[in-house]
Amino acid sequence: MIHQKRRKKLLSQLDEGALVIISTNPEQLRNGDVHYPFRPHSDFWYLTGFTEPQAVSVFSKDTYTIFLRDKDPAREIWDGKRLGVSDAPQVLKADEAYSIDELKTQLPKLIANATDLYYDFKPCTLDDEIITHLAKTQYQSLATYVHEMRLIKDDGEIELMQKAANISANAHQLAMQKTHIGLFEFEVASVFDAEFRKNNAEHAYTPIVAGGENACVLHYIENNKPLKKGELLLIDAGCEMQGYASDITRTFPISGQFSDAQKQIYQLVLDAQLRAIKSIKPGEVVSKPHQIASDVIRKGLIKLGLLKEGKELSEFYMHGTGHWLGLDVHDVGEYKQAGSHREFKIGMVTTVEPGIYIRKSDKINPVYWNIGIRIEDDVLVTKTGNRVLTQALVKEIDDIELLMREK
Ligand SMILES: [Mn+2]
Repeated sequence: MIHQKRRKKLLSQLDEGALVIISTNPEQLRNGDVHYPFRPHSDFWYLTGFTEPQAVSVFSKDTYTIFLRDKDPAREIWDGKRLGVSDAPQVLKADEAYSIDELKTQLPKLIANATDLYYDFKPCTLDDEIITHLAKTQYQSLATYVHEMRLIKDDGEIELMQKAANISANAHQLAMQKTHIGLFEFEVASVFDAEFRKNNAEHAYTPIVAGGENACVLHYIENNKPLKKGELLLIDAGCEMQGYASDITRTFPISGQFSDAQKQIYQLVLDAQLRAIKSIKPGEVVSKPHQIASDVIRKGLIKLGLLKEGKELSEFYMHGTGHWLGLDVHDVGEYKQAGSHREFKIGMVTTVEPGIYIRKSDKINPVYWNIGIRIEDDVLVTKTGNRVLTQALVKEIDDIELLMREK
């Protein structure tokens, strides 16, 4: 069982008498007695494979104990089945299982023999009394160790991420084909809702479906405006498959044909993205893709007369070129080590997502107004360089126009 292996690997990096205490996310109320759909904490999920709320896992080299919700026939009629204490040891490969209600009495006993405690405070199932108890004991943070492990994906994780990437890429293609003047952004967004659910996946984050000037608002999620002639549509949407995220952005003309000005800016972003992706390989510094993408965009904008030599690029390109991807869409793992950028390693997955955003301004030729373009793919670092997990989805100008003509 992969989770057992991960716990073992984690413990092998800690002191001999180490005891790890890790809890999952709390449930969140939406309103009244209605909760948001529950999503386990990624670190907890990674180490236990357990997806129910109100659970705490405690383990050392010698023993693994899990605290979870009791079976409750009355509650289960309303909220669904629970694993329960008696089946937990076998299903979760634990030595002992207790009701979460027993945490208070059992935890001090488990802690008593440990020489080093590892725990991260976050809003969790551990109640104040336990926190108080822990506070009397010295403990260290666990997060860095788990996050370094999560940064390097194993074969099973890569397989899930490829599945997520395929579902998202297909949904983007369908959305491009469905798009036409007069639709509302939410009608295009509904393609992703349907495609993700159809594949037993869900949104990894709130999708951005931004027509025209809305694309210049980086985290636009209202998704409620009509699509207009002559404008571009930027879609940033990706699904989560058994916990693993994909993250894709495409930008395309609502009418199916780019204007000349749109083509110029689009090709510049695409060149920047392709060059940045090409730089990704084991041993290259992780800051390289951003450095390359920024250089390409800066030079291109100067050539088009949109940026003056020596001026800040951030007026048009104000975000980074990528982030780690995994159980979290902005995944864990440091970008720097001892103050300097670290190097890419086999098994890391990063997004590559340069963009150019041109707002209305007296200083800019109106043909460029309200052009907001971002192109984003998910890239796995491999032995020989990299593999683009989202390769299946078109992004060349001709390919996009052809796809939209043939719908
Ligand atoms: Mn992203």
